[in-house]
Amino acid sequence: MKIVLVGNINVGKSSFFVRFKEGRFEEVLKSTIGLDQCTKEITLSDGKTVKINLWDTAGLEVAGYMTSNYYRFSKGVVLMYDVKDRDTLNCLNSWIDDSKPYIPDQAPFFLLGNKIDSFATEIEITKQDAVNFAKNNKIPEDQVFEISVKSGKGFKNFIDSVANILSRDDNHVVDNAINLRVENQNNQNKLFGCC
Ligand SMILES: Nc1nc2c(ncn2[C@@H]2O[C@H](COP(=O)(O)OP(=O)(O)O)[C@@H](O)[C@H]2O)c(=O)[nH]1
Ligand SMILES: [Mg+2]
Repeated sequence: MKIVLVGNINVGKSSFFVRFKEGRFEEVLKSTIGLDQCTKEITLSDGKTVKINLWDTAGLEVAGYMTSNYYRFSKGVVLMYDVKDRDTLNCLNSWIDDSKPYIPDQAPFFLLGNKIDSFATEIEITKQDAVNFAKNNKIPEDQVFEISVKSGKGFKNFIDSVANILSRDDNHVVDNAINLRVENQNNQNKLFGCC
C-alpha cells in the first residue's frame, strides 16, 4: 500500500525514509534528485502482513508544486512537522489541500511531529496543539503521533499503527483514479512560497 510523506523541507522526511528503509539514522543526508520509494512488509499483531510502499519527496517540497504522480494511488498520507517549528505545522494546511485532489476521501491522514529528542525549551508545539490541529482537519486523535527519527523513539509504534489502520480501512478505500481528472485544474494553481 502506497504511503506518501509530505511536509516542509527540513522536518525530517528523508531521515524518516532512511530509518524505514535501513533502520538507522544518518546525520548528513545527500539530497537526491527525483523521487525515492521503498517497500517493506510489516507484521500486524494478529499475524497478518501488510506491505507498505513509502514514498519520499526528494528536494523541492513546496505544497502546490508536487506532481500528481507523487500522490497518485496512495492509500494514506503522513503529514510531518518539526516540533521545534510552528510554521511547519501551520503549513500542513497547504499540504492537505495539495494532496486531497489525488487521494480517496477515505484514505487516512497521519499527523506526525518529529524531533521530540530536542531540548524542552526548543519545543514549540505540544501534543495538544497537534491534537487541536488534527481536530480542525477531521483527523482522528489516534492518528496523531510524536517521534524522534534520530533516537528512534516512537518510530516502530508509528509504523505498526499505520499498518494496522491501513489494513483495517483497506476494504473501504476506493480506487482514486477518478480523482485524476482534477490534475490539470490543480496544476494551474501552483504557487511558490513556503507553503
Ligand atoms: N534532532 C533531530 N534532528 C532530526 C531528526 N530527524 C531529522 N533530523 C535532522 O533534520 C534535518 C533535516 O532532515 P531531512 O531528513 O533532510 O528533512 P527533509 O527535508 O524533510 O527530508 C537534518 O539535519 C536531520 O539530521 C530528529 O528526530 N531529531
Ligand atoms: Mg528530504
